[in-house]
Amino acid sequence: MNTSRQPADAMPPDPVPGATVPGATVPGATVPGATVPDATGPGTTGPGTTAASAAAAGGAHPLDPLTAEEFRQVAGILRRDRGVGARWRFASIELKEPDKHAGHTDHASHASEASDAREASGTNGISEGGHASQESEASEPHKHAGHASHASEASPAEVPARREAFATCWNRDDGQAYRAVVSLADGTVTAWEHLPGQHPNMTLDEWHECDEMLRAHPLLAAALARRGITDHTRVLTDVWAYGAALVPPRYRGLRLGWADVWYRGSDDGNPYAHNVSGLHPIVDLNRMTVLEIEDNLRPTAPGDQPDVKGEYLAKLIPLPLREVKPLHISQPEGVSFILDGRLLSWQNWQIRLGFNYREGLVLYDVGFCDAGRLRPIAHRLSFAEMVVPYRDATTDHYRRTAFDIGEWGLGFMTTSLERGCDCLGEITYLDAVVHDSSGEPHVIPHAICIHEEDNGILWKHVDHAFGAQVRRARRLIVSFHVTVANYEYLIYWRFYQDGNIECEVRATGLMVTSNFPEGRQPPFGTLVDERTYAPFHQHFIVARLDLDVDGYANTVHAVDSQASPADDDDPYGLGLVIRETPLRTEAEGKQDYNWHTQRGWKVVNNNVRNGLGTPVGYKLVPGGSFPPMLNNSSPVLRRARVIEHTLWITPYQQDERWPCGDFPNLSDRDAGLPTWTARNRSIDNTDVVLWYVFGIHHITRPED
Ligand SMILES: [Cu+2]
Repeated sequence: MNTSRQPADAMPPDPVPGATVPGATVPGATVPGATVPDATGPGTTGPGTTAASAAAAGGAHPLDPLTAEEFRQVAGILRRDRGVGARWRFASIELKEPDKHAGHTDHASHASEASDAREASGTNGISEGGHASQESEASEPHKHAGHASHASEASPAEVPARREAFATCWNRDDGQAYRAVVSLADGTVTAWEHLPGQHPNMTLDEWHECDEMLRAHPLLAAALARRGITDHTRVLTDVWAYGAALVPPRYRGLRLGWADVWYRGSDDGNPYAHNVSGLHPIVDLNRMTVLEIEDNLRPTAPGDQPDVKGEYLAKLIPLPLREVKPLHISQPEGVSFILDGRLLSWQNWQIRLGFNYREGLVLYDVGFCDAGRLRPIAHRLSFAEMVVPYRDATTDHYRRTAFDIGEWGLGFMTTSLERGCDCLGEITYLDAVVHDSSGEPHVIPHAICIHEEDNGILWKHVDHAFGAQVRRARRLIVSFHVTVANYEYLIYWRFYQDGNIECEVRATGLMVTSNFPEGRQPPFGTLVDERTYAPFHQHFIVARLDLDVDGYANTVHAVDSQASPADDDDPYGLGLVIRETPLRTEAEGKQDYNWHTQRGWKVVNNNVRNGLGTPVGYKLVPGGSFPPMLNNSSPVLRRARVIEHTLWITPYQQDERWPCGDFPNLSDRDAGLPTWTARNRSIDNTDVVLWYVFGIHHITRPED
C-alpha cells in the first residue's frame, strides 16, 4: 500500500473487521496479589483537549519534535545556504536527537559501578522463575538509576538544548539527493552529504500530483475508454514505489512509480471498490510524466467489470449498520495521568512522547518509579519498518511490496482522531506537525490519543472464609492511526500497573482486490466478491526496542522451555526446565520464534539484583510472529532480510535506525540490519537494541 491522506470524515463508520495482532508484549513477571497503587492524581489537561500547543511552542525539551517554526527554519536555511530551490523536494525533516551517550565513553564502567547496587522490585521485572519481590526493601541510591531518564548525567534533559535537524532533499532536475544536518541554534548547515544513487522516501505531494496528472492524461483516458469508463471524476490512481529489481532496464536510475487504477461506482462510492485490472501507468516522478501505460486489456472487455459490492457508507449499504445501546465512559474526577509538556506520568510510569515523519509516535525515556526512584526500562520504543509483500505473481500485483515506513512514513500518514469514534472516554490529544515536500509545516490535529481504560480484573481470589477480593486493572494507552491509501493501521502502546508494556497493531480499511475472467479461479488469493479476489499478503512490522533495563549494560537471553530427561529424580517424566542462553554476539542475536520451546527473550541487567538476589530483566514475549516463506532469491527478501528472523539484536549506534536501510525506496538490497550485523559485534553486557519482527500473515477472507 501506499498513501493518501483521507479526510477524517471518509473513515468507514462501521469498521471493517480488523486482524488483531498481539505485538511486542514486554511484561515483567506478573506479580500475583500486587496491590493497586494510588492514582497519581488528576491530569493537568482536560478531556478532549489538545496539549500540543504548549509543548510545541518553545522546544521545551531536547527530545520534543520539531515545531512548525523549526520546519520553516530548516527549509529556509537550506534554501539560503545550499541552493535548495523550487525544483527541489524535501523528503524528510526531523529532529536530530541529542546523543544518548553524550558524555559517556565507557559503558563497561557503568556496569561495574552498578554491580554493587541492590535492587528491590515489586513491579517490573525479573522473570527468573517468575519471582519478583513484593517487599520493597530500601536500596541504596543507584548510580545507574537515571540513565534512561532525566536524572542521569547522560540525560538529554541536562545537555544544553542545541536543537539540530536532519533533512533529506533532492533536486528533481538531476535526481541527486542530499542529507543535511542543520543547526537551528546557529542557523547553519553543519553537514551536507551527497547520496548518489539513493532515492529518498516517497512524498504525499508526489502521490497527489501523480493522481492529478494521470487522471488528465490522454493515454489513460484512452485505456479507460476501451473499458467503457469515461467519467474521470470517479477514477482514482494510486502510485506505488518500486523495488530496483523490477524496474525495466530502460528506466534504471529514474525516480519511478507504478500505479493502480480504480474507480468508484457512484460519486460518493468507495474509491477502492472497483479495480481496473490490468491497467498500470509507469511514471517518472521527477518529471511527473507518463513513461508508458501497461495495458493488459482482456478481450472480453468492455463491460467486463464484475458487479462488486464494496461500499462502506451507510447509505450505500443495503443492510442497516449494527445497532447497540449507548455505552458511556466517564471519569467524573478526571483522568489519573498527568501530561506535562510531552512527559506523561501515570501509576509510576513515565514516558516522553515524540513524533517524526517516519516512525510516527516515538516513546522515549520509559521508566517506572519504584519507591520514589525512577528506574529506566527503555530509552526509545518505535516502529522502524513495515514490509508488506503481496504474494501474487500476476501482472496486477507482482510489484506490490510496500515499505510503509521507509517508503511513505507513518508520521506523514497519521490521521486525526475523533472523540466518540476513534477514542471513547476522557481523552487527551496531542497534535503532530509534519511537513510537505516544499518544507512547509502541516499540523495533524489530534494525532496522538492518550487515555485510560478499565481492563477487567487485575487480580482476584475467593476464600471460603473471607469471601472475594478483587483488584480491577486500569491501563494507559497511547495510540495513533495511520491511513496508507486503502489500508489503516491502528497502533496502541499499552502500559499496565504490573509493569507490563504491550503493543498492538490492528490492520483495517480496505483490501487491494482485482478481478479475474469468467470461469477462472483466483490464482493467489481468496474470492471476496463476484469474480474478485484479494491477494494473500503479509504485514511484517519491525519494532525497534532500545531497552535500558536499570541502565545501559544489558544482555539478552533466549529462554526456552523443555521437558527434562526422565531420570531417577523424575520417574514420571514431569519435569519442565528452562534453558537460558545468553546471546553474546550479533550472530547469536539472530533469533527465531520457536513454538515447541515457547521461546522468549529476556533483557537482563546482570549488574543489578532484585530483592530476591536475581538479576533484573524484562522479557520480550513474541506474538504474531511468522516466517517469511520467501524463496532465498526473491527480490523482496533481498530488500528486507530483516524478515528472516523474529529478533535481531545490535549494540546501540545512534545512526542505526532503519532495518532495511535509510532509503528502501527503489532499493536493491537491505542496507540495514544485515550490513550492520555482518561485523558480528558484541551484544554482551552492553547497550542493546532489539529489533522485533511481528505482524499479520494475511490470508484474506471475504469478512475482511
Ligand atoms: Cu492485510
